Amino acid sequence: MRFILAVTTALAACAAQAETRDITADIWVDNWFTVYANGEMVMEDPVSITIERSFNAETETFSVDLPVVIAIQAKDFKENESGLEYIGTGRQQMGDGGMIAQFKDAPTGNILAVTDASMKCLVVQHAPIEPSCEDETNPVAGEGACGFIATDLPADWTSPEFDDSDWPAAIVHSAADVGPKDGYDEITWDDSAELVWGESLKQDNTLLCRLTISE
Ligand SMILES: [Ca+2]
Ligand SMILES: [Ca+2]
Repeated sequence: MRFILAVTTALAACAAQAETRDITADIWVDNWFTVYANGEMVMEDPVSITIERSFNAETETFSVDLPVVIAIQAKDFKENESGLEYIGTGRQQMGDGGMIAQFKDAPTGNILAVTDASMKCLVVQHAPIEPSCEDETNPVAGEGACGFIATDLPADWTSPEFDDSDWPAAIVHSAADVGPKDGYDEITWDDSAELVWGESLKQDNTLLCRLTISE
């Protein structure tokens, strides 16, 4: 009996060990991101969102127990809740966003997951509600065309137990539409990795996204 128990314990320890994996993540977001693995933050864009043209890509390796839920908060820069940038200058505009990421088995480099239409993304800040806001001489957040839709971050949205079945799928955008640059060009992206965002590259400003790596 004691022998059987010992063998069972050893097997259980072995199985638990086999599920721990080193994962290397490459991610590029216009303009800023954080990444969580099963609720723990594993990456935070080191370049502040307030730095102009922060189009850096980042690579990080972390250990996780599979299956793992990867949760990403992605933010396009906005000067205020109107969603505009360069307010009051000749360049006043709705900035655009965009994101791409890939997750590899660190020892082999095999792709485990990528950003694509199978990922869930909830838009939690959408502004301005009308594109004509960017043409206003005195745009005021929350007024008229410069209205905004902001949603509180759901509690535990990074947790593996969080139910994202109501969230919409990520929307795939072409490289021509996103115009990725700088850090994006320094990464060798797998053919399956897609540039994603909400429906609107310009008006969707903050997104919460989730995907699961099972194997
Ligand atoms: Ca924007
Ligand atoms: Ca941007």
